[in-house]
Amino acid sequence: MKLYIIANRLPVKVQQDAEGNFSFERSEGGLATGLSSLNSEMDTHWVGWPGIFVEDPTQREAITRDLEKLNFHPVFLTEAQIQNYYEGYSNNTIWPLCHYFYSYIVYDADYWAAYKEVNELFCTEVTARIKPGDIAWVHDYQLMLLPRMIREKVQDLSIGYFHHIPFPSYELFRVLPERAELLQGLLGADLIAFHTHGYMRHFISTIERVMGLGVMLDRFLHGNRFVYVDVLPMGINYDLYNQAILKPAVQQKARAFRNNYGEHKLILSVDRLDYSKGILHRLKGFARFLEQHPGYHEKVSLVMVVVPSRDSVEMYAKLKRHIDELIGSINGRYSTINWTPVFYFYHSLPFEELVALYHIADVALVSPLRDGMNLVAKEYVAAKRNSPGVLILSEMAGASTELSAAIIINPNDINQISDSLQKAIEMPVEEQLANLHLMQSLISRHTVHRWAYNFMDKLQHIRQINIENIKKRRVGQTAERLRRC
Ligand code: GDG
Repeated sequence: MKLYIIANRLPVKVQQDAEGNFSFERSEGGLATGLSSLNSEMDTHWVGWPGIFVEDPTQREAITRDLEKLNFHPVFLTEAQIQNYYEGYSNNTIWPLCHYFYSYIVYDADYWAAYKEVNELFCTEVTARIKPGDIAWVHDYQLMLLPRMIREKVQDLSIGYFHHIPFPSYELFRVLPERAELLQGLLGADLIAFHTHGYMRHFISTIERVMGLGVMLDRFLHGNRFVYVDVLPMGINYDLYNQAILKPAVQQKARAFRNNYGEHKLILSVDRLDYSKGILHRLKGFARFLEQHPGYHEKVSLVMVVVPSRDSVEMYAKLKRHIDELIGSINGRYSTINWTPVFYFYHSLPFEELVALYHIADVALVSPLRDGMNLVAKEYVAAKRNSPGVLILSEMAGASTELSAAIIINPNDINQISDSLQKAIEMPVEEQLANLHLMQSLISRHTVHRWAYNFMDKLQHIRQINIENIKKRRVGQTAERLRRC
């Protein structure tokens, strides 16, 4: 039995030498790490876009051969396909829809055509390899049509789908012209899972209303199969973050940062550049805090890491300009010879620097306006190995359902951000440690490995239920026929 993990991007780092040849190295993102624990139990393969544009068929073949050594199977896409399927339908239509940015949704027939076309390309790649009895695990909103496409081509497969971003309420999802096609696509899966109960409830009500299917607690009867829905919050590789500070390279970075920032209290924020992350709200909250608490001037700094993303797209470029301007105005207004209120990094940091910052930061301010889960919040808590720290977390992040010992805020309330900063900075150390301990005991058990294991376990259980169900129905139908005779 083989497991096919299908995601928009293959977990590879691509390098190109002076002659233009590509080389590939595994990259261990959260998903890849979690799923790597399944390798020992199953022959695991990945299908996804390799992250480069290659048109030449000979070069494509050579790359395919290279990647197959890693059990990776590339789906090559053109620049136009990435533009319309990825940037377009995925990120300009589904992303704002699922993050409640109604007015940012772009409706474009070319986007939708490319989305279908690319989902078909993924289907072709998967179905060329997958065999009856195998498992396909499809990830995220870029591939919502794929479960059904695969099922129509290959019978007797277990197909799972995990939705990494929020699933919005029916009232929002219904605005999408392609709502029924997307849901039909998902119903090709045996198991559809979400980070929170809220997302699952929205999904169930959307299926009931758009597709007219009746739900029985956590399943729908769809044709001769049950389709299950479940809540499986994704975790992190806890030990990686918890033990990071034991590494000399990380200790050295932590010391260097501490020397650099002096004795100031440090508030940390880490995000990809995106309007859903609430970066401007956070800056306004920090500015309000400085305005309301002059006693903390020269005593507290915000370290803001923003990872560049889509900044060639006007909406993102505009957001970046606003962030730059707001940081400029805060620093311009409050900086002194001894103090910079906001340290701003507009680039990603190496892992060692990121965890060193997690370790030394007195406060992590995680304030997305909407976020499927938010792994940064969990990583910060994990990295606090016996050292104090306070997590301020938006109630709009999926992670807030598990990390309830954080200071939970509504990110739209600028005064509340300011108040929560004061509360965090003034919190007694014993209380900080007690809160961290509560959260650590949960996230050290609910790791990404356990998440992957639970998903697979549930999928296999459903397979048995569906096999039994089909058998029973057959027996029932035969009995009915005999009775009629
Ligand atoms: C989706 C959902 C959901 C960030 N900056 C740096 C860096 N990072 C790493 C963090 C973390 C990851 O990136 C971002 O985590 P998110 O949770 O925001 O996940 P995404 O992949 O963006 O998005 C999200 C997630 O899927 C999982 O289901 O939580 O809600 O949108 O791991 O550590 N890593 C390094 N340097 C950086 O500067 N090395």
